[in-house]
Amino acid sequence: MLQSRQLRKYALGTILICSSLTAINHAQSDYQPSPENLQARREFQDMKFGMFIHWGVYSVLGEGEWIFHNRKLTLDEYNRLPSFFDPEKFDAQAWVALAKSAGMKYITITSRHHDGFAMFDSKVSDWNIVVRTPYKKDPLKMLADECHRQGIKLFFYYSQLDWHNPDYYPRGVTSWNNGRPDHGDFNAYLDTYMDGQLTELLTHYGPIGGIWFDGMWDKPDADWHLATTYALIHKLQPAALIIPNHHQTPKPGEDVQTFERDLPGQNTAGFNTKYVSSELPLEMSDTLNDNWGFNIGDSNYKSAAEVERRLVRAAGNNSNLLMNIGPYPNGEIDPQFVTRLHAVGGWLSKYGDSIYGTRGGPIPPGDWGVTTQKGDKIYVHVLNWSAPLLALPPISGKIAAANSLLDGKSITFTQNSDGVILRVPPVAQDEIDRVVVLIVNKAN
Ligand code: H79
Repeated sequence: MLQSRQLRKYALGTILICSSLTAINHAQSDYQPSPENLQARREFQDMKFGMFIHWGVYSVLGEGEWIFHNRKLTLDEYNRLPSFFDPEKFDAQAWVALAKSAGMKYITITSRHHDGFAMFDSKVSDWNIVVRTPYKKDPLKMLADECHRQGIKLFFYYSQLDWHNPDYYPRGVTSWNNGRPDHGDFNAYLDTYMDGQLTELLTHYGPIGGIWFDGMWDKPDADWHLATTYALIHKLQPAALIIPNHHQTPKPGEDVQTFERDLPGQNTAGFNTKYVSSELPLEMSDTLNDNWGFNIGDSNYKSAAEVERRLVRAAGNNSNLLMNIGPYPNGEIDPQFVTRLHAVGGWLSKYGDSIYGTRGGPIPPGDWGVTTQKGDKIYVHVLNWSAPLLALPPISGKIAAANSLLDGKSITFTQNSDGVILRVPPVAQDEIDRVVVLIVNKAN
């Protein structure tokens, strides 16, 4: 329920912000990213590997983050849930340290999911962790402070879709009759509630990496006031990246194109666009088991090797990988996740040169593997090739040397106008990726 006095106070503030944004708003349609924003985009691409965290009051029920919708609960029923959320084992220091030990460079955490429940100290509405739960604290503040201490970038996931707020009206394709009135003020929802909360997220937590939007697909034809919201974000923190998971071609004002459970341009999930931006940084998100939010019945963990393969394929497709975990409601992280993340971190400590700071390589990804590149190096990632010779298409520039990444041993190669042939070493036990480093003298 909204605290109407607070809301009115906030509304006034937002109206002032909005009117001062009208000029920017207009400019947003031919958005020119600021130098800070362009720099942040490059840094984002360099990071390559992030930790996605889905954590909310839904975690208590242990059936994923869509449980409100899946069980068709009423508002009154779902409103009971926050009183059971008391994450006494939440340890921001340990979460951030885990991300670091996995070789992850950023964290993207649900500030609120589709249940609209703010996992932070929000004055816009009392539907938040500080007011409604026995925990009474703001975990995002602790996480932000810890991220700043440990040198990890923090992004906030923010659901534009809301199954709880009556002003999210007309409702979208995922709606059900949960007891909300059949009227509401969508403009107020966007301009006061959402932009109000985004203002909080962008002003109370220090420099943040950006906002990861989700749920716009619930009302694809609605006017989401994107120009105003995007201008607000870029005004409050010019380097904050706007990463929308709307499954569409990027719109003006957006800074990263993200793909849910798919490599850029693939659409195995069934809802992703095949359009891949050639200008924006790319990201793909995926889950370490089969769920985003904690699901007690899901033990279908991906192996460390599988995560490493996905990371390599993402990098070879010029994309980051945002790998998700759903912590327990008590704040602990499933030991099965921890083991795998540590293993991936161990792997990255050996192979990281061929991933971090790279861009997609000059050779198109194939079933055999992918390439990445950085400076005068092309990293050939041989993922799936059992023959001793690997023939690749021509590349521009002359190969001066070819070495195995791990031991530096030189690799026999031939290069001519037909392409490049590498004599790849046999696969060692448990080796998922054989990386050959080509030192290339760029053609003049
Ligand atoms: O937060 C996680 C999920 O809860 C959320 N995004 C990730 C990061 C998510 N919600 N839904 N989905 C993912 C799947 C999307 C399904 C869709 Fe559709 C298919 C969206 C559009 C077509 C069916 C029809 C569901 C909504 C409309």
